[in-house]
Amino acid sequence: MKNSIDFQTGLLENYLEKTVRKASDMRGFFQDEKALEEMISQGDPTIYEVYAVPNNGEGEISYAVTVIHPGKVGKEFFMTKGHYHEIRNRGELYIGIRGKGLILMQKWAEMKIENIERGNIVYVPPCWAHRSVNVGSEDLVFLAIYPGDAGHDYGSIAEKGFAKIVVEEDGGYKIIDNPKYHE
Ligand code: S6P
Ligand code: ZN
Repeated sequence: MKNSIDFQTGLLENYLEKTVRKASDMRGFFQDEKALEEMISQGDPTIYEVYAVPNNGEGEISYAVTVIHPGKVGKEFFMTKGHYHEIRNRGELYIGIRGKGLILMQKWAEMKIENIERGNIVYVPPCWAHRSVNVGSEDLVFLAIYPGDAGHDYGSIAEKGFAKIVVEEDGGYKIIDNPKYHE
């Protein structure tokens, strides 16, 4: 199928699947549960959207544009749920399109963090869980390209989270230990 992406806006023309994650879909992922419930009761805003073209199967390649809106739950910046690939041995590429963000990557006790910004190419190696965070004041938009059989495993992240969280401090961001994290 022919397709195109607008590299100014990140708009993907012929996406096949749209996933919307509202505040109410993110229960258990942010630290401040009270702030999240309040946000849900006050209109349940969208935290992020994913526009995907899946090509499922071994040897195939899928791609998707993610738009994470700006905002915070308590002091914690809006972010994706984060996942391992269901088939662990599958890597991925992220290409920043607009906005200012971070990608947290984690494998066992190891953690690495890179910037997602316009033009940045971030390689997520096989077996690393990954979550992106919008630390700016506009939408964070990036393109992800991944193997068609990778799949998503949200379970272990939903249960344990990442070892680090990203919070606002003095108008900027700070990366701190996740008080709820356990190995
Ligand atoms: C897929 C890739 C992205 C994410 C998207 C949303 O492998 O990493 O397209 O699916 O950024 O994040 P999440 O954690 O909710 O799937
Ligand atoms: Zn992924």
